[in-house]
Amino acid sequence: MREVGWAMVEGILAGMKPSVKEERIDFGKIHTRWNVVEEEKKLGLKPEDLVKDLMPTAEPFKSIAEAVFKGDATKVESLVNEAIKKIPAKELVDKALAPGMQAVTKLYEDGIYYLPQVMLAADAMQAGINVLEKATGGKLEKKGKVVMHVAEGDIHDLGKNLAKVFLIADGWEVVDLGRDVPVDEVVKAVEEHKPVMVTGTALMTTTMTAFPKIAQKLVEKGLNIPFVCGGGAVNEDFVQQFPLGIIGKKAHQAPKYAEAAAKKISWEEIRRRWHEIAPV
Ligand code: B12
Repeated sequence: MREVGWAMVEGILAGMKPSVKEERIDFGKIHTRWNVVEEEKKLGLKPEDLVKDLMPTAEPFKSIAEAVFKGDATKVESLVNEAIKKIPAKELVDKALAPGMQAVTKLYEDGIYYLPQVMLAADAMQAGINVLEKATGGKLEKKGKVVMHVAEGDIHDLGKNLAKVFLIADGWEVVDLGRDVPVDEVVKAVEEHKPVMVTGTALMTTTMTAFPKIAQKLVEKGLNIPFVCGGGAVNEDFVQQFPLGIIGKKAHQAPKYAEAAAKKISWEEIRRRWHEIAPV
């Protein structure tokens, strides 16, 4: 019976024209959420129509921003390679790469885009940044440094990676220590890199206990910078139990916290006013 079933399936597949097979697996649509498609049908609006105001209209900025928005790293790379011959690197970041990514960030904040679209756009933006880094000999201007890590014993790094994307898109230099990072390594990196803020992500109740230890050691060394803690295991009550701790509920808050830290707003004030400083 099973053999007859397989023979039938194979027969059907063998009889398919190549065009029919191609239609069944359309990789171009893999990252398009079904409800985005459904909303497009109902409202007649595409996601890009919702962020028109954020996108540049002049070339070559327009095409580069659109390629970032669509997560097309190859296209971004070739367009930026061409544009850098005539336009300064900073202008390309401010008028093309950043707006493309900001448009994706807006759709993510509004719950229209999800993780895959953000990650694809981030890769595309990074491809453009790599071209510019090379062209400027690594002297691309940054707003300041942020040290990021995932707690010791924890390998859940999606939230940290997402927050990193938003920081890079906003012009921050990220020192990414990765995941399962020992307490002392985080403290050492803060001493060495002198960032405006440090972040931690913990998804497990067993690993979030690293954060008070890090905070204590930073305070002992006089490194009183905001320590933004995110991850499913962490809540506001927890971060208020140790010095420096500030709640990171959503990844897109990260650049707003960094801006506040760079303005030398104290961690106590950021903790108190986080709803205003970095609304979710
Ligand atoms: C994906 C996943 C995995 C993946 C991780 C892949 C990866 N590279 O991250 C894999 C399969 C590897 C995995 C492994 C394990 N997992 Co797991 N996993 C999950 C799962 C399903 C989703 C977590 C996730 O990525 N969420 C999405 C991200 C984006 O969310 P997030 O990190 O919280 O980030 C958001 C915010 O917190 C915030 N944020 C985070 N960081 C930062 C930083 C800043 C600066 C800011 C501003 C904001 C911010 O922004 C994000 C939103 O915008 C959860 C269940 C769940 N539904 O949550 C379990 C879960 C976290 N896992 C769990 C467990 C137990 C494990 C394992 C121990 C299983 C095992 N027995 O082997 C191992 C862990 C091994 C280890 N040592 O870490 C438990 C933890 C229980 C607990 N409370 O302690 C959970 C809750 C499942 C469960 N219900 O039991 N897991």
